[in-house]
Amino acid sequence: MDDLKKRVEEITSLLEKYNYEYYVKDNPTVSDAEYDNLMDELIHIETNHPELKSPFSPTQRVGGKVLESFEKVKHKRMMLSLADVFNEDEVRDFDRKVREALGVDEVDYMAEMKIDGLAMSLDYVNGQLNYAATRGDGNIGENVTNNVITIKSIPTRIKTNQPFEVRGEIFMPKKSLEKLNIERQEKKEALFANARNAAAGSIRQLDSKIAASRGLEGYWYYFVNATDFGITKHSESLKFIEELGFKTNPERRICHGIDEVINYINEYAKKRPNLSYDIDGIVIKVDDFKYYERLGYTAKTPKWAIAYKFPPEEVITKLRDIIYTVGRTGKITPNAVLDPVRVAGSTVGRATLHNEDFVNEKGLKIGDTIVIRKAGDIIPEVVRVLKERRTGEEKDYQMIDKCPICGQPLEKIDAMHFCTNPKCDARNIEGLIHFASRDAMEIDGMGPAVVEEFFNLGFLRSIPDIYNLKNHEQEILDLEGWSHKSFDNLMKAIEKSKSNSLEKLLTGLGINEIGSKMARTLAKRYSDIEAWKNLEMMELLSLNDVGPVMAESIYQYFHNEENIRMLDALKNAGVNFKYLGPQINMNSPFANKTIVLTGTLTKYGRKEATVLLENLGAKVTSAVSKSTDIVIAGAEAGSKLDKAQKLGIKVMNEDEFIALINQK
Ligand code: 3BD
Repeated sequence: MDDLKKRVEEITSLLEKYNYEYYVKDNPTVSDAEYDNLMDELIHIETNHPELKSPFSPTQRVGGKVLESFEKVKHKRMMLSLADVFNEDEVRDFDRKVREALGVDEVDYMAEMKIDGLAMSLDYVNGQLNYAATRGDGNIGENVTNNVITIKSIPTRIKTNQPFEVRGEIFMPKKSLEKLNIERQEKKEALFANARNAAAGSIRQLDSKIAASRGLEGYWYYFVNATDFGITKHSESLKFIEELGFKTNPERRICHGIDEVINYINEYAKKRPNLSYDIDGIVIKVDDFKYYERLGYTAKTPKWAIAYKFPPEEVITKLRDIIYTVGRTGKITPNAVLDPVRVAGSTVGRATLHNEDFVNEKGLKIGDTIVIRKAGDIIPEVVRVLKERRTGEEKDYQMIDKCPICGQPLEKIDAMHFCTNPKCDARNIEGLIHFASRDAMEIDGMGPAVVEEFFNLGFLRSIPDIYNLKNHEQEILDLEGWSHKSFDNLMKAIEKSKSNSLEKLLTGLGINEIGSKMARTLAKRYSDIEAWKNLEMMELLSLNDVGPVMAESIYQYFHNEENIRMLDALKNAGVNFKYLGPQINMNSPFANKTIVLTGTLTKYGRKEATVLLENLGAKVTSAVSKSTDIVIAGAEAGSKLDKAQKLGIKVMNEDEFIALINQK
């Protein structure tokens, strides 16, 4: 038995050494077969003697354990954020402030890749990995050890018994992301928009087999306990953790003074496409720890480091065509049809062109070579035309003057064109899709594709038809993809929608200017739709938050005969017209406060938290400004939190928020 235990230890040590050589040093010393033989032997022993199996055994690194949820981890020390800067001047400002605070002429900096991944903390106790935890809100993260140990370059055993923590970034290399997205496309699954989402999505899997299959990697950039080990510089701490067996990024460089930092930034702006992983900037850190305390910290960021963010990636492609979509309100949107290109982590084939003026201001012609990028790294947009690449074959752009769907002449209002035909199929389909959507009546099983099919078959031409769909049972069952079960489910969802509270119906009607938020405010104010029919302009105008355009829109809607007939039909079908939600509590600590939610809230979703706050008399807005009273910051809060801190606005974390709502 003791011999077996010894053998397990022997194999474990060998496999760990081979893992290190292969995954960290990229320099294997044994053949795959030799490695596999040892692994097989270990699996064999562990199967026959489960008591010899350690949770960190090399056999456990292929994944397999499935969790029910992730446990919370309180970080031993706060995981900080980084202040962002966006240009050379701001980088130089940072350097000036550092030098002035320290009273020195020149500072040594470490410049590093800013990897587009997921920040992670690795905690070691008694020479063993104790946990791997996500950053969370910086204070409390999640224990994702199960998934992290499937990344074989991460050591699970370390040759020092002194406790310590290292932090770094888990990321998905470009190749792995491409492969994953191709697989997902084949399976008709949603694609990952960028490397960060892909890494985060993989680490959040409860089944470690999935994380193991995603080709994740890790680079470690911060040794939390450096001073406990007598280390005096960041650069030395990276060398030290490298010797302990951690993978550090070789692209880092010590820069003597800010000019060398600027050169480094320019150099890597060019090298960026050749890296095997995505970066979104450069992190600049003062190298010598002796300056850290003197430079100090803001609430969440050190003053001894910043992140320089690259401008959004721009790529060149061809404008093949301009096509038009008709929205629910009849608004016509021109869309660019592009030669598909990869930009900021995904393939783009369409970009919105907003309206005629936008196309003319950009001077677009069909066939042009154009530059595109992703705004906020998500929505594709056209930046400019490369006129010098024109061949003379390009075709002038001419905005359409008739609705592409119904042929009715378009009406121009400000910069926008509208199809004003209330019977336009495109408008009606969009209106029905909107009515059934989640923000509105929330009819499960009645998504865009179903609505469009039913519309084209004539089962569904107007909103009240939804409540007569049961009359088309046989015809629907005859359609491809429908069963008794799916039909029954749809009927149940439709039935359920009848008892929605008024704000959902008001949203669903699609009155111009009235989104789900305004609908809720209004529903609380006039809690029966019958009251709406009798509202006069003066009264509408006197309401808080209701401007003249909105008042006019509401008034027109409820003074249109066809709309009144439709509402009557809905009432006859049994649709609820009353507000059923809670009344507003103006005695709460949130009453009359303007609040911004940011980051990931775990207990309540963003929408739920908004409703809760509004019922407590708060106004929830999306942008942080001087008039914001409170920012509630969930996990992974970003620029809004930074801005709140800059403006000195009260910031609350999720726990404080929950404590306050429970207190009423
Ligand atoms: C990287 C903080 C310090 C230790 C605070 C200086 C903000 C994500 O490659 N150094 C790097 C990278 C990130 C870092 C630090 N060095 N902090 C660093 C970092 N080379 N990406 N980050 N982080 C990590 C964050 N994450 C989510 C939400 C808010 N902040």
